[in-house]
Amino acid sequence: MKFENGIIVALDSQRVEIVEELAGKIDALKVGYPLILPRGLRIVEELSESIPVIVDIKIADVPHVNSMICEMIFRSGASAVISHGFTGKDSIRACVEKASEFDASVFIVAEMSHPGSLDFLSHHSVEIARIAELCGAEGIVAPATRTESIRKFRDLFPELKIISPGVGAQGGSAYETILSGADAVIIGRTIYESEDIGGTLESVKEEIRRAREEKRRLKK
Ligand code: BMP
Repeated sequence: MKFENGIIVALDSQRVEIVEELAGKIDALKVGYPLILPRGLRIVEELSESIPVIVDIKIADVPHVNSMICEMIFRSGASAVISHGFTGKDSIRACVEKASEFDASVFIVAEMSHPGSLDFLSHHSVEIARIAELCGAEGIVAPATRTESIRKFRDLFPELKIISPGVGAQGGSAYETILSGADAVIIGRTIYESEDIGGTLESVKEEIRRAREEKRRLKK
């Protein structure tokens, strides 16, 4: 997946009409249970016609079932899926192998953005990212609410793409997230609940532009 402007919008709302305003201005839409449960994968088919779609149902099953789930998702036109990684190498590989048949991508959840991630998942996040890399996943999901984790993943796994939720409503900043090494931020409520979607998008883009500029300056 290409991350040009560095913004993925999580459309966890029924306000599907906003996609018209987003198309061409963001890298991808992330669509999950809130849209797929009521509307089915047909919504992925429809949206994929105008914008790359990442299906986020955090797949977490045994390999043969992961493979079936991915087949259905990629047949609907999705460009990528998000899968859990705690299920282990064979389950991740099943997703990656299916993705390769469709020229699509897999992102593995390494660490989550909410406080509950610290109970269990965060203690294993580096091992999860390591097996994600080993199995050929394109990237990982890492928390914008803990930019120190993003820095750690960026240092340890320079080849993995990092996409980061938790910007805005959960307290993370787009500027710090990109500066720490994420390739794209994932933003939901801050965009889809905004009264001025265009204006909000522009201000996030401006933060990302400043962070990329600062990164270039630091590299010199
Ligand atoms: P919001 O910007 O409204 O907080 O939404 C964040 C989005 O990112 C939601 O779709 C959520 O499912 C997802 N997400 C997250 O918040 N934290 C994670 O660790 C992983 C996620 O996929």
